[in-house]
Amino acid sequence: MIQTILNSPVDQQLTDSIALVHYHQLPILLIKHPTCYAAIALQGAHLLFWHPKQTNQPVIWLSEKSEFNTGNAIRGGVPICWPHFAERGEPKHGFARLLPWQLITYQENTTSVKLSLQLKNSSASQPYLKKPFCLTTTIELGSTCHMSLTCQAELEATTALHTYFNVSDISHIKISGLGDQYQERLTTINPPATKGEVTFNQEVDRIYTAPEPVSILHDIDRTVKITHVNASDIVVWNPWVEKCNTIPDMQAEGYKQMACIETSRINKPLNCAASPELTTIGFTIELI
Ligand code: TA6
Repeated sequence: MIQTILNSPVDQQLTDSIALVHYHQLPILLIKHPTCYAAIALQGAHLLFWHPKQTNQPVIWLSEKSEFNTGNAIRGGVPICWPHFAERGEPKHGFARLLPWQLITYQENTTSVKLSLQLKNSSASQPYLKKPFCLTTTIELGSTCHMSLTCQAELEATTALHTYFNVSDISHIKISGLGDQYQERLTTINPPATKGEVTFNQEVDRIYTAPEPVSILHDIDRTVKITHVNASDIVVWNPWVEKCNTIPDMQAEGYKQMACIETSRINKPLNCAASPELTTIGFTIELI
C-alpha cells in the first residue's frame, strides 16, 4: 500500500520533496525528502505514514486494506478526532477526519518539510456543526515527526491525535509512561497489569488519565519516544484478533502490526474559545 502510494503519478510538484498526487478518490501530498518518506491526505489533514530513513520500517502505520474514498475515514496514520472523541457525538470521532482540508503553507529545507492545513466552517461542515470554527494543523517531517492541532471555536471539544504506530509484533512490545490511572473502555474483563505501562495479550482500549508527558514505545529493535504537548489523556488501543476480524478495512493479521497511542483531551476538554496556545495539542515522535 505505502509503496503504491509512493509510486503514484505526480499531478503537481510543489517543492523538490513535496508533490500532489491522487490515490483512488483522494488528493494526497507525497513527501520524498532526503530524511524521510511520508504522505498526507487532504481529507482530514490525515498523516498517512511516516518513514524516517534511519529505520527499516515506517514508524506510523497504514492499513493495507485502508480505503481512500471521499467521506470515509482512513484506517491508520493519524486521524484527527474533533470536535469529540469516540461516541461522544455523531459521527464517531467527529467530522474533521471526513472533510477536505486546505493546504495553507508548505516549505522545506535540508532537515525537514513543514506543512500547515486548515479546516473552516463551510457548507460541508454545516450538517455537523452550525458554529464558526477554524482548525489548523502543522506537520513537520524529517528524522523526527512533529504535529500540532489548534482549535478555534466558541465551544468545548474533546479531541485526539489518534496515532497508529507500526510495531514488529504486538505480543512483543511494551508502552511505558502512561501513569497508573485509566478508564476502561471495554466491557470484557481485561487483566493486563498496569503500573504505568502496558503489554498486550488481548484487546486493549483504555484512556490513561494521569499520563507522563512522554510515552515510550519499546519494540524489539527500536525505541520510539512520543512527547505529548498539552494532552490530558493518552488513549491506548489494539483491537486484537476478534475485533480486528470485524473491521472491514483491516487485514485479519493487521492487529499484530499496530498499536494506537493517542494524544488526547478527553477528561479535560479543550475550551476552543481560549487563546491559541491553550487550544493547541500536539506531539513529537523520535527514535531514541
Ligand atoms: O481510540 C480508540 C477507539 O475509540 C477504539 O474504541 C476503536 O474503536 C478505535 O478508536 C477506532 O475507531 P474507528 O472509528 O476509527 O474505527
